[in-house]
Amino acid sequence: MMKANWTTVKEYQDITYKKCEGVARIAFNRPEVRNAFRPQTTMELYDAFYDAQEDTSIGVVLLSAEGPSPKDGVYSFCSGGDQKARGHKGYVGTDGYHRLNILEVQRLIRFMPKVVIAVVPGWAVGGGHSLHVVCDLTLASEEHAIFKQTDADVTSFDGGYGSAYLAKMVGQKKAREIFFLGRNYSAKEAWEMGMVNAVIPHAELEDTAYQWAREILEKSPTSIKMLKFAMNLTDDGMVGQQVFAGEATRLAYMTDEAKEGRDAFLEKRKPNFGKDNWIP
Ligand code: S0N
Repeated sequence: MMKANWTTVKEYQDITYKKCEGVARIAFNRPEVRNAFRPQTTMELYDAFYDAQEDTSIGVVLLSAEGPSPKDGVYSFCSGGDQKARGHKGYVGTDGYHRLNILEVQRLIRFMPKVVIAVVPGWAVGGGHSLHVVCDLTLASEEHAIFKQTDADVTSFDGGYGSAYLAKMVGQKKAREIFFLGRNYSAKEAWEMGMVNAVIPHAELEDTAYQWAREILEKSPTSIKMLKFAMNLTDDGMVGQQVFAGEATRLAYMTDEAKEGRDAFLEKRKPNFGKDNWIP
C-alpha cells in the first residue's frame, strides 16, 4: 500500500497539519480529552482548512486525529465541544469571547472544492460525530471507532448538518434513534447504516486513507469539484445553488464567448457572439 511521507506545514497548539503529494492531513491533537475542540482548536482548524482550500496542489484533505491518549491509551477522532470551555453563550477562548465557530469549520469543509475524508481512529462523539457527517467520505477503524451522539445529554445540539443531513444519510428513523438514545455504534454498524464508507483494520487506517486520496487525485479535478457541489446542491438551498453556479460561471469564463463579451466592453463596441453558438 502507498505510504505518505508527510511534511509539516505549520505548527499549531491543538492540531497537526501536514501535506504530501496533493494530500493534506489535518489532525486533532488533544487526545487526553478525546480530541474535544475549544475555540483555539476551531480557529486552528479553520486556518489549516483555508490553507488547504487555497493551495492549488491539494485535491484531498484528510481530517484525522492524533492519539491514543497518553493517559489511558484510548483512541479518539473527536468528542465535540470542550465542555470545560463552555460558557453560557458558547465556547470561551483565551480572549473571553463566547463562540460557536465549529459551524464555520463545517461550512468550509462542506463548500471547499476538494474532497474531505474523515479518518476515524476512535470515538466520534457529539460535535465530533457531526464533523464526520459533514465530511465527504468516512473511513473508520474496525477495532476502535465508536460513533455516538451525546448532544441531547449536554444540551449542546447540532440542528444542521449533524442531525438533518445525517437523517438524509441514514434515514429518519435511524437518525432519530442515534440522537434520542445516544447509544454507541461500532464501525461495522455505522457502515451498515450508510454513514461510513469502509471499515479498515486499525493498523491500516491512515495508509488506506492516503491510498483513497491518491486514487481520487487521479480523477479530473473539475469533475470532482462539480460532482461534490452537485451532490450538495439539493440539500444546501440557495447557497448550494450559489456555490455550484459560481463554478458554472468559471467554466463560462473559459469560453470564446466570454472573451468576446469582455473584449467588446473594453473596446467600447457591440459584442459579436457569432451566429452558430446557440448549441442545443
Ligand atoms: C467521548 C466519550 C464517550 C469517551 O468516554 P470515555 O472513553 O469513558 O472517556 P472519559 O473518561 O469520559 O474522558 C476522558 C477524558 O476526556 C475528557 N473529555 C472527553 N470529552 C470531553 C469533552 N467533550 N469536553 C471536555 N472534556 C472531555 C474527560 O473529561 C476526561 O478527562 P479527565 O481524564 O480529566 O477526567 C466521553 O468522554 C464523552 O461523552 N464526552 C463528552 C461528549 C460530549 O458531550 N460532547 C459535546 C456534545 N456536543 C457538541 O459537541 C456540540 C457542539 C457543536 O458542534 C455545536 C452545535 C451547534 C452549534 C454550535 C456548536 C459548537 O460547538 O460550536
